[in-house]
Amino acid sequence: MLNTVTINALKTLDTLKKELAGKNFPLVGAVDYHDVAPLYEAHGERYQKWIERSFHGEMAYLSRGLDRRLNPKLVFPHLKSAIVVARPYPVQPVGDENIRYARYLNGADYHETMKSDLESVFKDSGFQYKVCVDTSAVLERTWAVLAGIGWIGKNTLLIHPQLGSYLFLGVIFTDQEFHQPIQLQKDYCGNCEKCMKVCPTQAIVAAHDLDARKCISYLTLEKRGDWNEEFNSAGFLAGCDLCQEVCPYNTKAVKNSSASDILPYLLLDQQKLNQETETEYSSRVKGTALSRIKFSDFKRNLNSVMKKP
Ligand code: B12
Repeated sequence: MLNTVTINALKTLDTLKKELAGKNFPLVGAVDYHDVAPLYEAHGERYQKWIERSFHGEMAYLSRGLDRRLNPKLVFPHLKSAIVVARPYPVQPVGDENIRYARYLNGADYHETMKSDLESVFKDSGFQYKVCVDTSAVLERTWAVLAGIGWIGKNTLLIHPQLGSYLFLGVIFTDQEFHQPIQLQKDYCGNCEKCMKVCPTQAIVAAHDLDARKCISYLTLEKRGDWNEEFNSAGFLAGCDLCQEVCPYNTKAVKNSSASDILPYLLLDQQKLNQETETEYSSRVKGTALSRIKFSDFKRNLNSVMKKP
């Protein structure tokens, strides 16, 4: 008796793009590793220098993952190409002048939602793949540039000429080649330095160069334990969007987008936040990216915002 083997037809890039568009990934690009390896390696060196200068602060996973970032085949040995996707997130400001949250926090945890949406598209693609959203040792912005999604702004964010930078990125490594022409997006930052000037901590030490140790986003989200409160003059309780807010490409994107609701878990006032217990905090932030902040660090952030002059 013959065994029946089911062979899935390989999904084409066009099919994948259509399915991804239906899952709210309007930007999709693909690039064969073989075509861009030297360029990739050059930017790997740039990453290595960033680590050597200790700009990653206490984010030890970034130095531990150096080899894998320099050699993506250590992450996915069958690597032939990378498909890069971007999903816009709500552009509505979150908070007031007293308490602000970074916009990306207004929603379910993107690590989980993006991963499951991407898995649902790729699981019956017929080829081997690995979905990476933020937590794998992958240079996501470098792949996004190589796949033609956007350019790297002076604030180090990936910017798309129409959609701006309020975007989440995802990278899917595959064992297929898609033979796409390499089309790098032109850099439209020009002489603008608004993002560098607005940063209250001068974390953007030079164009395209960010010292994370000074970045309010790092201090409020990633740094554990105490820090100097003067850093929080901007009133951000978690994350920071200042260098995105001033970007002319975001002004354009904001104009074209419809207003989104601010989720109730981000609407507590200072007094309520101050009285909140650890159990209440955990249930409030469950399933959101905010849950990545420990309660004691959240309280530290709150105290610094409350002391803001
Ligand atoms: C560590 C990290 C941070 C750190 C350090 C940020 C930084 N600028 O390096 C901190 C905690 C500060 C942070 C903050 C934020 N982050 Co963050 N972060 C990361 C993470 C995990 C790694 C970034 C990293 O490796 N940094 C080290 C530097 C050296 O690498 P890099 O920034 O990728 O830069 C490379 C490219 O720029 C490339 N490059 C530059 N020019 C060119 C030109 C060409 C031609 C090529 C090929 C390559 C190239 O060279 C660099 C080295 O390879 C990524 C996810 C990931 N796995 O990549 C998310 C990620 C970068 N973060 C993201 C977000 C949303 C944010 C915040 C906006 C959140 C917030 N509102 O608070 C802020 C933005 C602050 C800022 N100005 O960067 C998004 C960015 C989306 C976008 N549009 O760019 C990412 C991609 C997560 C995701 N999956 O969506 N983040």
